[in-house]
Amino acid sequence: MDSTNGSQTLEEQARAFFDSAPPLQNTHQITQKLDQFIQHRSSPSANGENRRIVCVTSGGTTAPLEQRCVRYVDNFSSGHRGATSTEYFLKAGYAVIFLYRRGSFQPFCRSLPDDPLVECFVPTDDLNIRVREAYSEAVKRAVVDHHAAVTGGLLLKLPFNTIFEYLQMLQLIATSMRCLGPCAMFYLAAAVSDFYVPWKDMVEHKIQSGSHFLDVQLVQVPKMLSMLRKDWAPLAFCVSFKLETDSNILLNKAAAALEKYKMHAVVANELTTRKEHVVVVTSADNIIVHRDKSHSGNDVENPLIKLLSERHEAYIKDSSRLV
Ligand code: 9Z3
Repeated sequence: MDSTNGSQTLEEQARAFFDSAPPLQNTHQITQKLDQFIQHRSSPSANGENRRIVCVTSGGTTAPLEQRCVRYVDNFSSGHRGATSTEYFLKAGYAVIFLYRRGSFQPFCRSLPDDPLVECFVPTDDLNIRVREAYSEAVKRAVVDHHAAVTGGLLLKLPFNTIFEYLQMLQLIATSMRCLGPCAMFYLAAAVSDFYVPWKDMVEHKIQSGSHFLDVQLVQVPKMLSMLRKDWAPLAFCVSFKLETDSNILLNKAAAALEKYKMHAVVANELTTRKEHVVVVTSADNIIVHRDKSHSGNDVENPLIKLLSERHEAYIKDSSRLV
């Protein structure tokens, strides 16, 4: 793997990444949706509280190995963190732009079975459809809450598959949200590819399995967190995640990311315990956030989003003092 990208600056690496990426299919439509969504929240009548919008990223990005892609390198994430957090952000009064991997967990649908259509519904004798008793509460909640969030202009869902789509969409979202200043938040829970094959170096057709070796050159994905902070939305409150499997290095890695990418907070989590506790690393303190175990339905995202929205509120107040 080539991890150096030569002697290019970050801006040059980012430009090379975007120039070589296959263009997004529906940029115009996405930009329109974003503008509408953000305008709705930032009308002159909206006060500071209800101007807050968070972009939640969720699920793993893929790095394709072939242009007509059959094989790809995937990044682990079920999307549970992003989907759950979205629900708590909505409860806390935010509007949410949910940038998610197609097929990953969705807000309000976590308590439904894997195949909800066939498991939750049964045909009636007169060929209508009825909800199975066991799922009636879960289905009602999913449909009613989801509908209210989307039609109320509080939830905008945008799907991605590849690292190319993800980073192009994140840039579009961030530049659209720049007008919100400090009322914008980024909560970057998606598991993002570290390495990718540049589009121009990728074979067009399916790689044939004639050899014992798979010979592909992966290069490092430019660190777009820095671009987000410096150029795309410099006033936004930015929270990234650090995932490790070795808890001995987790906090140091999170602190290094905080410093290097100038994040406002980094949420450190270890793979096997990520649903039980996380550590919020900031320049002032490290706060351990635990799931309240007194009830099985409690999520660690509940206290996590409470803490982060308080920190964001303080950040907005501080920023307004500076103007
Ligand atoms: C996370 O650390 C998320 O919390 C998880 C959530 C992916 C662990 P699930 O979706 O899991 O609920 O199954 N996300 C960020 C992972 C990541 O790629 N971080 C990069 C890194 O660690 C920095 S952007 O280097």
